[in-house]
Amino acid sequence: MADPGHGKRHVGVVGLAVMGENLALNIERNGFAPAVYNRTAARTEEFLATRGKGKDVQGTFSLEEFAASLERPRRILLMVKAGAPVDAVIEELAPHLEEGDILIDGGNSLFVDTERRSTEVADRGFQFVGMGVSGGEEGALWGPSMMPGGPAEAYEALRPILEAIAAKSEYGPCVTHIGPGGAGHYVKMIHNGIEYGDMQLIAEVSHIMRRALGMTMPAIGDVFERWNTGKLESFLIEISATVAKHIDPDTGKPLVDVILDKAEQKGTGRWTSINSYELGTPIPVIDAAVISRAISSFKPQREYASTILTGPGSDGIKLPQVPDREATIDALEDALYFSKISSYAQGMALLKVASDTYEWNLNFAEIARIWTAGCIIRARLLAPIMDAYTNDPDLANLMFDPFFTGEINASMSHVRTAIHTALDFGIPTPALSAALNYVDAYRSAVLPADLIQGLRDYFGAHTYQRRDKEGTFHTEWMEVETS
Ligand code: NBP
Repeated sequence: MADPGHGKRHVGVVGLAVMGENLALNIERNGFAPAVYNRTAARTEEFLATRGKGKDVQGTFSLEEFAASLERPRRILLMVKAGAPVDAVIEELAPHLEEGDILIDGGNSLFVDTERRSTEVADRGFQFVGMGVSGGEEGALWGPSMMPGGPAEAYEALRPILEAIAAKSEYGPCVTHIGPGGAGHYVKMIHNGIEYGDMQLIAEVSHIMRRALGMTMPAIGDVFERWNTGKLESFLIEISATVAKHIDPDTGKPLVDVILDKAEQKGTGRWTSINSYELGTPIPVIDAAVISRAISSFKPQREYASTILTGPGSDGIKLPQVPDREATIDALEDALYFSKISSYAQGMALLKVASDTYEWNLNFAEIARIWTAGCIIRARLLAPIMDAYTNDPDLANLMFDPFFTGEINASMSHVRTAIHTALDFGIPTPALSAALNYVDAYRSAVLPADLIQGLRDYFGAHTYQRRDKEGTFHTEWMEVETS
């Protein structure tokens, strides 16, 4: 793109850590001229002297200089740590901004913070865009998937830059205007929750291969590599193969066997679970993933418990016979596929309820489309999800789409086989089981909630409805004859 005139820059980036630095280089490579600013000047200097050297990047060393360098309306991308730093930067920048300028928070902010900031920033006469960015370091540099929310006119002012720097799939650039206020950060939160679920499911099937089939991590890596040529093709399966096959140069062992089995988390999965409880729309696979990371962190307790709590393979309890390897691997492939569909159905159902509750008017086909490249959950599965919501934008549950109904029915027996095997060997499968239980509950026209309603009415006179007639009923249970 040509010089914007008067020596001004097209866009500003605040925060030159992993994401800001790579996004600035991506912006520059695509013909837009960025100005950059970082609170700690040394980081800016280092960037200009290394990766920014010889590039059309203007370093600035005060927010005044930074703001003055930008064409109007200013387009300023904040890539600072989520939370208080975002508010701090807005406060410091505000005196240097003018009406109509656009502030984009590209960090992993909690959507309710984004809702608040949208109002606060709008009250000051500026526009606020809360934008989820996925793809990590590589994505930021070569093309992320971006989920911007905020005023539609602000998106239009950003569109040329965002479309240029976004990942491209066969379905177009992986960016779209998600909706108003916190909608973009909400969709990014769901994306991250789904990412948690995918990773937990992959870990569970690898655990079954390790413990029930006695396979090594490199052999499991070969299986992942094979799966990545089929219906499970995805970034996470691809990198699972690479990670599983990696040998630690210090010990000569597969590196995964050396890595401490305590999973950490930054909170986006937990936020998704909390929100699902608030909206009364379950996402049990994501919940299982969040819970599993928490349990994994109790390493000393787990080590102690392993010496006192018995199960298959311990304290004289025999392990079952090792099942047929190829048949089990095939069952695991289908189990993972089934569980992934169940998990995506849960995540998309939560998106739908959020869209209705917060009045965001989300376009689910577009959301699936912008996840087809650039982001961590990119997968072959996203194309049929896109098709499902294109065919029926009001789809109540992904499993009701004829393609997915067929896929769920075809793979259901295999998820049961996989869970049976895990149960026999005492291998935990919280996410696989949650995926199956969700489907089993969904396909149960009758559930034991009838008894729960009876109990609630007994102790709290909470009343109940009947299957055979309209109305609200209460029973004086103590006076009724019991059989
Ligand atoms: P970090 O999340 O590590 O944040 C570091 C940046 O924030 C530095 O530039 C730092 O400046 C700046 N900063 C802080 Br901390 N407090 C500040 C303050 N009060 N005022 C001004 N600047 C402040 O960077 P990141 O890993 O690049 O991530 C940026 C955002 O993108 C985060 O919200 C993150 O969750 C999100 N995200 C990250 C990834 C990833 O793969 N890393 C992927 C997707 C999204 P300093 O140099 O002066 O300390």
